[in-house]
This record gives sequence, structure tokens and C-alpha cells, in this order.
Amino acid sequence: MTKIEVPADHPRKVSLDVREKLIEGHEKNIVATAGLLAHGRGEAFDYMLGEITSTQAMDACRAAVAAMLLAKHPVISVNGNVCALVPDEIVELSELTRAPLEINLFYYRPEREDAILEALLAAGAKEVLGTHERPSETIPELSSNRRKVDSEGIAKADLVLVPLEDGDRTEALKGIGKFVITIDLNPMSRTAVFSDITIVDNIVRAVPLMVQYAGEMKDWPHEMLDVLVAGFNNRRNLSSEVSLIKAHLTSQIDSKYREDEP
Ligand code: PTJ
Repeated sequence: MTKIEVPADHPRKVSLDVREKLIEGHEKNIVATAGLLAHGRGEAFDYMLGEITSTQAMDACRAAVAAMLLAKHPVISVNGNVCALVPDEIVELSELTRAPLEINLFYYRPEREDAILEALLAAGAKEVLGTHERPSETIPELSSNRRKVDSEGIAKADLVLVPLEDGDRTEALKGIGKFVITIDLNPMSRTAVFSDITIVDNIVRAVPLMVQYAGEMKDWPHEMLDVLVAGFNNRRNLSSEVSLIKAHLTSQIDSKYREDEP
């Protein structure tokens, strides 16, 4: 399929360019077909949030990076959508926070794993965990394909960043005592609610911001990082994101009616 060139002046250029990345990733076996549907759900929430990074999301990014820098064995879980949308940035975040990348797929197929591995190596990753020849363990609390985890990665991690995750796995990771960070545009998803820190933002904006913060914070003393993590409250974070959605939708309706008034 030929790639669509979205005109520079198209009002929805950014969003359409992101879609193209997903479509291309799907053609290369990186993205699962269901990953296209998951992205559509994300787009709907992004639209309701005004397609910007809120100050709450910025605070969540800072707390997340602080927690990653404080962790003994942080790990970043990579699925098809993550790899298609932010390959370079996720590798950069992994290096800055010393958190290895682990491929972990819901819709597992060996050719998808190979395609994701190839894309991450091309983006500069030196090592990628979770591939089929590596030693693995299972998360007994979980029945999906995602129960298989790398012995040197998620199995021994104290903190796992799981962007665009399904609720069962987040719950299972919490059940075995992991500190869980997610990036999820839906502040009401089970993943958003179960996680310790939820960044309610589009991954295409959140991960570059985390890279920026990690660069700034990586040499901070632990006490300063501790303050950021201890001061973060996920329940408050999620409820203010829901309030933002309500306020944004109300302002859209109000401005529409004003435009229509004679
Ligand atoms: O590559 P695989 O096989 O591991 O599969 C990956 C998907 C994403 C298909 C799988 O994890 C899945 O089905 O996820 P869910 O349960 O649909 O959850 C995805 C969540 O991510 C939803 O709450 C979406 O709103 C959210 N989301 C989608 N796109 C984005 C997003 N959040 C942030 N940024 C996005 N671009």
C-alpha cells in the first residue's frame, strides 16, 4: 500500500501522520490488527482532551521518570503500537533510565516479534529482552500470551513501564508486587486505575517529554526524586484528567453555539 502524503496545511495533519505510522507498522508486521482499533480508541480520548499534554500529564511524566531513575531494576515493556509510534524515543528513554526494553505481546506471532526486534535494533537498541530464544518465566496470575516474561527483565523488575496496556496484565503485575507506570489516553481504563502512575497523554507526546525530563533529572540526588514520587497521587491525577475532558467538551459546545448565533 502506498503511503499517503498528508498536505502540510491539513487541519488534522499531525493525527493523520500518526495514523500513517501505525498503518506502515501494520504492513511490516509490527502492529497487530487489533492495534489499529486500540489506536482509534486512543484518538477519541485524545480528541476529548484537546490533543495537548496537560499540566497533570507533565507532572505524571516527571514523577514517572523520577520513579524509573530510583528503581533498582526498571524495565520498559514494548508492544507493537509502542514500537511503531516511538521507536527512537523509547530506545533513548531506556538508555537514560537504564531500563532495558522487553518485547511483550498480547497478539503474539513469531514474525511480529522478529519485526519489532529488527525495528528496535535499527533505532539503536543494544539489547532487547523477551525474545523467543531468551530464558523466560511465567506470571501465574495471567492467562494471556503476556504471562511469558524474560527472567532478566520483567520477572525480576521492581518497576515496569507498560504503555498502552490491557487491564488484566496491569492487575497481574500489581498482584506480584511491581510498581507499574502506564501511558494511556483513557483515564478510566482498568490499566489507568490499577497503575501507580498513569500518564494520560498520547504516547507520541509523552515519551519525547519523558526523554527530555530524564536528560534533565538523571543526575539529581535521590532525595529530590523521592519528593516527586511521594508527592504524586494517581487518584487525584485521574480525576483531574476526567474533569479536563468535561471542561474541554463543554467549551467546544459553547464555542460552537456562539459561532452559530446571528
Ligand atoms: O502489540 P500487542 O499484540 O501487544 O497489542 C497491543 C494492543 C494495544 C493492541 C493491546 O495492548 C490492546 O489491546 O490494548 P487495549 O486493551 O486496547 O488498550 C490500549 C489502551 O491504550 C486504550 O486504553 C487506548 O485508549 C490507549 N491508547 C491507544 N492509543 C494510544 C493510547 N494511549 C496513549 N497513546 C496512544 N497513541
